[in-house]
Amino acid sequence: MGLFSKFKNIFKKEEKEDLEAFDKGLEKSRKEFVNKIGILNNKYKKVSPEYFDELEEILIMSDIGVNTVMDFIDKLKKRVKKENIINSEDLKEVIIDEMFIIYVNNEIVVNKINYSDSGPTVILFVGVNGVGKTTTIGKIANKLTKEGKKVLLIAGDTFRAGAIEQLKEWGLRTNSKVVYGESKDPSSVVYDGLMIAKDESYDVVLIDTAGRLQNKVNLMNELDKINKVIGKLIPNAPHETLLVIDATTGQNGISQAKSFKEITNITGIVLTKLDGTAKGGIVLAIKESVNIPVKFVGLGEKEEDLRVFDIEKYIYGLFKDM
Ligand SMILES: Nc1nc2c(ncn2[C@@H]2O[C@H](COP(=O)(O)OP(=O)(O)O)[C@@H](O)[C@H]2O)c(=O)[nH]1
Ligand SMILES: [Mg+2]
Repeated sequence: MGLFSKFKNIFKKEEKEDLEAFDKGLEKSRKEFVNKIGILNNKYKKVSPEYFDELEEILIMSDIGVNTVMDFIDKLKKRVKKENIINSEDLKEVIIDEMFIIYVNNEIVVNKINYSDSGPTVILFVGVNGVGKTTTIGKIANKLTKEGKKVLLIAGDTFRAGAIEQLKEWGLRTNSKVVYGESKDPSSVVYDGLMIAKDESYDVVLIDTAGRLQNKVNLMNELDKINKVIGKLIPNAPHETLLVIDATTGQNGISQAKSFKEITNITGIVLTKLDGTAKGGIVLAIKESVNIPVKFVGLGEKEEDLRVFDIEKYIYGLFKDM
């Protein structure tokens, strides 16, 4: 019986479905992690310096940042001493416990979207090509329209061939209006879209952008321009700037987060394709290296596979078989 058999029952009924999505989406990571810990615990029945060396290696391989791993191992060693833990099996519960502590780290974890009190809420999506920006916008539009919100999509990626078509598809599927302009400047498309959003009282505006990071200065200038237009038309907007990162790119994704943090004000991260990696520890690495809250996670390709990030469900998904 796993450590989480009791834990599962404390989730409310409406959260069960969410829990299953995390469970399924983190399967690869969990198998990898739980297997390795199982092998380790068989090799070393007792906790020893060699045990910790190998545990450290396993954690680093799962893409948890190196510094976080070092701190983590230090804390485990202290607890082993203090609580007089001898058997490696008894350390499992402490490992899970300390994982929560790293993420929460005495701060309130803000994963809620900052909705505007009046007028449209504007959410800008940024990130390099192929990470899943347009797909994420479609999935969020799906979620919001189901909640009864009036959603407008703006095709600010006027660069990538097919980007407009892709967004239009999502518009049809989610019954959301799409504003676009071929061969137009992105900020002028954003301008047109926001005028419509105001005139026609939309609740939420989701803005897609192009992610050419080859030239940081260009990208920065473009985002600045877009932000100026948004701020002029809707005070205090954008209410969120979400950076989309592909979990399967590991440390590369972390460097993207660092770069984007330097050029614009990122309020949250969407971590896509967690289902496609065995290195789900990247959530903790993001915490360590950029300290921006993960607000959504992509746990599969289907519309309902995008979920609001929840640390408890995430830890459950990673360790429930342990
Ligand atoms: N497995 C999986 N695939 C995803 C997820 N999110 C996006 N994708 C896929 O990633 C690819 C690129 O997505 P796209 O939205 O076009 O990226 P963009 O260039 O950033 O707009 C598409 O094939 C998506 O179906 C996810 O959470 N899980
Ligand atoms: Mg796109």
